[in-house]
This record gives sequence, structure tokens and C-alpha cells, in this order.
Amino acid sequence: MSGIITRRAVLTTGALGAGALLSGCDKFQNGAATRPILFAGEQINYGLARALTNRDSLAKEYRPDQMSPLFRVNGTANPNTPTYNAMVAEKFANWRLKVGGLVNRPLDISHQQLLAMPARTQITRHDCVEGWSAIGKWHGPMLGTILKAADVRTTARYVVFTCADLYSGHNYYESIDLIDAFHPQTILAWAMNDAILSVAHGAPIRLRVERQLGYKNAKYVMQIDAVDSLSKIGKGKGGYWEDAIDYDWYAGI
Ligand SMILES: Nc1nc2c(c(=O)[nH]1)N[C@H]1C(S)=C(S)[C@@H](COP(=O)(O)O)O[C@H]1N2
Ligand SMILES: [Mo]
Repeated sequence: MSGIITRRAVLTTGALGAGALLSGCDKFQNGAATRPILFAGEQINYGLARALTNRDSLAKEYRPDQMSPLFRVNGTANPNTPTYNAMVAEKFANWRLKVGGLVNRPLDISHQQLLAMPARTQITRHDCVEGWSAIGKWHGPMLGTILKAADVRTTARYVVFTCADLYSGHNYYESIDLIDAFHPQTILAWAMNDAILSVAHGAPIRLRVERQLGYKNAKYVMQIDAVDSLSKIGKGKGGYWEDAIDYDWYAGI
């Protein structure tokens, strides 16, 4: 094959080939500055990741004694807008999570309601594309529970998260597909490391999508919309960093 690996070759190489390729992922936690890229090009990367890994499988969960003593804050540390500051002052008593788009039952969920929902606790590793990782404990309802309550229409393919923080006047946004949205470890975390989620880490709720890189884990989530296409979201690549500096939309690890 003279060094060129075709998609077909990879898919037919079997366990050995897949294992050799995926072993590159282990290097990430040793502090490599960039994650290993299997192939350039969004479509083939996404297709390959889906073909080579079982996206329904669970991300590794850790023991409490493995939690990082310090979990870095990255990106926005405080949205610091008048609206957000007012919500912090009220301890999010008047905050609402809006769920809309392609759903049959749009939702408007209060912080109290969210905290009363059945929740999951998971200790996982967060990998930032800038080359650091941290293990933390997250607690909150499964996103799938909320999407089921909203009754997502069959035409929907993605969910888009709109956040309270602004980058050059535009809200941070991210999106994932419905496979990741309904994954059991995909939660809307309202607590971290056994404490109510801090402003620095995304209060009142932040997405945990454990099979994907840090930037997909949207903090300060205000609104969730089910959509059939990402083309009209931002500049069309499905997320703030994807649009701004060409990060991969599918950031599976
Ligand atoms: N709303 C919002 N979400 C965000 C970001 C951000 O700037 N704004 N940064 C992302 C990046 S790059 C990372 S690594 C993580 C950092 O989360 P942390 O501050 O809890 O470590 O949040 C992600 N989600
Ligand atoms: Mo990041």
C-alpha cells in the first residue's frame, strides 16, 4: 500500500489494524499538544471513528482517589454579562433552560426542576485540545432524559447548545449528533466534585459529552435546540471553535 492507508484497507485490516491506529489515542493523556489525527477531512474522520469504535460504549470512569487535585479552568471563566451576573446574584432562581427546535414539546426547565431530576454521577477524564487533561466528578441528569421529555422529532439529527458567554458579541455554541446526545454518559452537569457547579466551570449547567474533546463540553448552557442540519448555525461548522479556527466538529477520543 506504499504508506497510503485507504479507508477500505483500514476497515478490512481487522483487529490488529484498528488496534494499531487507536493505540495513538493513549498518547494523548501523556500530554501531547495535539490529539492524534487518524485522517484529514471531516467526513472520513467521522466515518472512521464510527466504524472503528463503538460509539455506544462507555468512556472510562475513574475512582475517587484518581481525581485531579486541580481541574483547570479554560475558555470563559465568567460570562460576566449583566444578564448572567443577575442570574448568579439570584442563585439561578429565575434561570430557565429552554429546549426547542425540532421537538413536539418545547420545554422551559427551572434550576430547581433540573436539580430534582434523576441524575448520574461519573468520574471521567477531560482532554483539552491545548494539551492538558484533568479527572473530575460530574453529576446531573442525562441529556437523553430531557430530550425524551421534549419528544424530539424524527427529522432531527443534531442538538445545538447555546451558551451564556460571548465571543466577539456572539454566544458560544456547540453541537453533537443524536448518538452522542442519547449516550448514557452525556449529562447536563449541575455539580462538580461534590459541589454545586461553579461559575468558572459553567454554572448553572454544562454539558458533559465524555467521548469527545474539551471544547465540545459546553459551559453555561442556556438553550438546546434539535435541528436537522448545522448549516444555519454560526458559520455552518457546528461550533464556535469549529467555525473560528477549524477544529474538528467530531472530536471523538
Ligand atoms: N460556553 C463555553 N463552553 C466551553 C468553553 C468556553 O469558552 N465557553 N471552553 C471549552 C474548552 S476549550 C474547554 S477545554 C472546556 C474547559 O472547561 P473547564 O473550564 O471546566 O475546564 O470547556 C469548553 N466549553
Ligand atoms: Mo479546550
